[in-house]
Amino acid sequence: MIVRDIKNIIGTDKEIHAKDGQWCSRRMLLKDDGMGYSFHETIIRANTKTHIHYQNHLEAVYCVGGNGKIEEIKNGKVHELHDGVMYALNEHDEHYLYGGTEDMRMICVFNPPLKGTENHDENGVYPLED
Ligand code: 9YT
Repeated sequence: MIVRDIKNIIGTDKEIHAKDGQWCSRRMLLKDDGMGYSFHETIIRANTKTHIHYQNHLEAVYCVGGNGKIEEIKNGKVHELHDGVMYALNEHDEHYLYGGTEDMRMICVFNPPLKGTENHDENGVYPLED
């Protein structure tokens, strides 16, 4: 069994910061843990906008605090995000993620799992490291 406390991840190399500061991602489970997915807590900073296009991964995201929005780039649809709302990027959906009036706390699952310290490239993509 694996048991981890977020307090022991914050401030370590398992906490990854967006290059422009819009978010941080706390990697709670990674590929080496052998679960078949990675599991992160992400904080999206208030009043930010991030372009994301996970071409190599599927991601599900569950908002558990704060508020924000997600905009689908292919059709301009905007969805409000707050505690209790989940979205799944089942079609590798390119999107803008907006932090709202306060920081947003999200629980994220990636398939295939991230290996560790991946960060977004200039197109909002995580590279496939294998
Ligand atoms: C919700 C979201 O896409 N945030 C960006 C960071 C990413 N989800 C991660 O690596 O945790």
